[in-house]
Amino acid sequence: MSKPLNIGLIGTGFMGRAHSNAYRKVSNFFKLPYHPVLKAVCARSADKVKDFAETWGYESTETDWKTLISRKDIDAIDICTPNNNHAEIAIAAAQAGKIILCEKPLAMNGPEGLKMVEAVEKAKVPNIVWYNYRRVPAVTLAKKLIEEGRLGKIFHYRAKFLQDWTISPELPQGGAGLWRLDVAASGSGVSGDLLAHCIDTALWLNGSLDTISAMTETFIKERKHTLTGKTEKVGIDDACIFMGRFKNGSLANFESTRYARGHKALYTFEINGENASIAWDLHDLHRLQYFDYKDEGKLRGWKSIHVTDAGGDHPYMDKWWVPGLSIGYEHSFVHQVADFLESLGSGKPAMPDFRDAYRTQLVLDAITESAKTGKWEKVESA
Ligand code: 4PW
Repeated sequence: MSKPLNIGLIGTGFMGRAHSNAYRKVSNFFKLPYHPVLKAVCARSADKVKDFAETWGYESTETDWKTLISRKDIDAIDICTPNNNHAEIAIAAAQAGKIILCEKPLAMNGPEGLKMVEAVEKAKVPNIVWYNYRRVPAVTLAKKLIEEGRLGKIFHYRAKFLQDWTISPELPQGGAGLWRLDVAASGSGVSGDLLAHCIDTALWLNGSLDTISAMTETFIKERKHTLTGKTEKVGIDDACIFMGRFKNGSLANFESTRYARGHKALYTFEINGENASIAWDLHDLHRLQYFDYKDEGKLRGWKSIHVTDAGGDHPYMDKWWVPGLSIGYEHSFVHQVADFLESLGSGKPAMPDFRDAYRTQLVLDAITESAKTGKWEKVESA
């Protein structure tokens, strides 16, 4: 019999919706030791939070996250707030003995991330960070192929995440939906928001980064601030490019921007090994492109492996529809909840936990430092 896990969600933006949707769906498709119960949702505006609770089926609402954390009927706190609130909430939740699910990036910077890691480890509370792209079935398949040693020695890892929604100078910074442009709320721009996903996937697939050299640019230097009404300096990076070296000797080539006209969410990666290469593109998320040099010469070429075609043999796909029918972006969140609930039953932590996500934070710190100094920076170990 599956046990209830009472969720207390904080934040009702885009990610609050993505997580709520995952909680609602997961038990219909996965047999798990726990099932999420949408116990309470918390946001500052009483009207907005009531509306959100009604839409998604939360039993109750709060307007103060401290009250939510103090509630005895809440088992798990899900943090979907702007980045500058993650640490305070997570540390308080850990001290209250709550299970914690935290949106990415873990923190504003490495030192803050470390405090969060120490808090959950001291309290021994299960924890996870929502780097959801690990759980896109084709990406999970990439992990499997690499672990099976099919690529052999890895030479290159390149990734990019491109968007175009901040090109207009009229777009203000700060406030609901626009906190990603306000450095005080986000800590950084595209590096923490987009590149962080590329880094998380890369560390997972290809191991630790050793050294990096980065450059960032802020194309629009001043924007009106929604909260103050004044035109203020922009503190985020609008674009970030870095190269680096992984500990396994392979070379890294990463780019993210919100100024790539025509691209809404183009997350791609390609990995080249001595025996095989793989490539993936979020816009065609079911396909893993695979080239295997060991294939017979006359048949050798790039294969387009579609995860719906294998009749349920690919990661997570047996839980959904019959072969040939697709799932999408939202399902990566469902898979993350499923793996997390499974881990609560088995006691084997689901990744990335806070410490694992802290590794990404340390790469982000090295990027910030390198962009500032113009020098190569060593990535610290977690
Ligand atoms: O985390 C990222 C967001 O902040 C996402 O994965 C994509 O880019 C979608 O929205 C933004």
